[in-house]
Amino acid sequence: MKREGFVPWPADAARRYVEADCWRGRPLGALMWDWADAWADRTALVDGDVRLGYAELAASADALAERLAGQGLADGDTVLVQLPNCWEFVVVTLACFRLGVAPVMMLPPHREYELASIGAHVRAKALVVPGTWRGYDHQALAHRVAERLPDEPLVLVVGDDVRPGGVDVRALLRPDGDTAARRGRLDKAAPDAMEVALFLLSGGTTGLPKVISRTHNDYEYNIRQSAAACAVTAETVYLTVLPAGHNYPLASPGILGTLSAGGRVVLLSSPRPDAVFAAIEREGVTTTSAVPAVALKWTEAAPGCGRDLSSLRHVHVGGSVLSPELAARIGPALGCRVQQVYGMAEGLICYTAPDATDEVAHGTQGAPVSAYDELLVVGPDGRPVRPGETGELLTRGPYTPRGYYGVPDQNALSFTPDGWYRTGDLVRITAQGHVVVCGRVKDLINRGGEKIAAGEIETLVQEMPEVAEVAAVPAPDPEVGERVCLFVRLHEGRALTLEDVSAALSGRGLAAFKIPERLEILPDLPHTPVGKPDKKALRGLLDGTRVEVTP
Ligand code: OOB
Repeated sequence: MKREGFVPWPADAARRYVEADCWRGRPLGALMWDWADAWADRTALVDGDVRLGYAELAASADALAERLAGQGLADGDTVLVQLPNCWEFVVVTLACFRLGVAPVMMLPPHREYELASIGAHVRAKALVVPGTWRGYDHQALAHRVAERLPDEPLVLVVGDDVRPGGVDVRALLRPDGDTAARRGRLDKAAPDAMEVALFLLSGGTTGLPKVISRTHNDYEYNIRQSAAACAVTAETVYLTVLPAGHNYPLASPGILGTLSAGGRVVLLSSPRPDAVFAAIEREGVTTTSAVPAVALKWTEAAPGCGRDLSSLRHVHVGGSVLSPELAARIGPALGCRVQQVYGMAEGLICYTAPDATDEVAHGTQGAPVSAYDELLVVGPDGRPVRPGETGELLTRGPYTPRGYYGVPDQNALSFTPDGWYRTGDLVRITAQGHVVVCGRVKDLINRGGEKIAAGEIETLVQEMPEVAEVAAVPAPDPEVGERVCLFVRLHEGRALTLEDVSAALSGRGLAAFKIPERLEILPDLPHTPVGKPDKKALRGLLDGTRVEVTP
């Protein structure tokens, strides 16, 4: 193994996954050329007025790969990639795969703290940033971070105004020269599929994200199984609105799943309903993915939006808890089916089938994509619960790594000695094998010793007609330790009091100790970069460490 902090699968598991045809031994950069050979002239990417065909995409990625090698990057190196949803993001990612250089998928809102600490952890050899993005000077940020890092990383810039000291990515990726010869040279130096292809960041909303290594073999399988589970074909037109470096829009099935089937990927940097609906109409989008908060905004805005959304067949919804009530409203409002997705950057991905019954599609988070995924639901004593009962989900499988990158102490907590990843999610599994997410093990509010699952309260409050979005967090309390505090965004023109909430939840028969004791109405909830309610920011509002909420 080239990278010291990488935790490989044990040899017997690896052998089993190869024998079962999960791991095919083809690096992701070689797959890119399989796609280009099969669909050369079809459109692969659309970003505003830019349209890139499959052959052009592969030739651009190869051109960039070879010129990055000329700048000193090599198989086994790591780079931080912080780009918005743009066509260059895909070219950079594929160029990295081609070389065996692993991109770390940073998110556009990350700043010095995240870039410098993660850059140091992975020994980054380059940073790839936009020039400016949403009024922020990422080029300057990258230079400041580069100065703090030990390996004097290159600053690679995607933008019009590349300053001295930076490298112009758009100039490097021009597919001029002899494409076939270049392809041959890169093929000869292709990385080993057992090695790390990319690093994803964990979706945790507390502390610094953890770094997750994904190999060529395991990620290809993630992509293949996701594309199959979602029936992606060459007719699929996939709209990317969530940040492209997140596992969900990147490979579940997302951008790479669509490219693997010859479909077309449309990139958009904002989930705003007007922009999304315009893109659906213009490109004939068939599929897109959203987190529940975004899906809700679309559901509210779709009726009477004046756009033709009839091409839309499936909206994938996942990433945080979706109530059955909201799940049932999305399809009729957008004129499509909902597919729920329960996944994690750490591996395991579950989907409801494209043609699932309403009961399954609205009330469950689907089934794992691989017959080799192992799921174990355990109680507080660590022992398996009885079938159908709720407990913490542990998982293992051909695309769920056995450890985070370079943090053995953390791994001893997050993984069992025999390699199960502790998801921290409370789930139950139905008799038909569908996962239902009931909350977080650690997302508990401890009221005088009584544990209250925030997810349970949120699901019930979400069903109230006044409520657009809700998050339950612990409010510190001198008497009982913590009380349930609700942060709520209301539907327009609606009002809500704590008494209303209390009456509604008591009416549902909820235990009295779980009834929220504080209600804060906000114009919008703060969200993590992918759009999950940011509970850390909300807790900060309560204990006074953060007073401002930027939606
Ligand atoms: C996705 O990945 P991450 O790494 O940002 O977050 C994973 C965590 C899960 O452990 C779970 O706590 C939560 O996000 N989650 C859900 C959920 N999907 C994810 N909680 C309730 N219901 C769901 N449907 O979020 C992610 C990665 C790939 C595909 C989809 C989502």
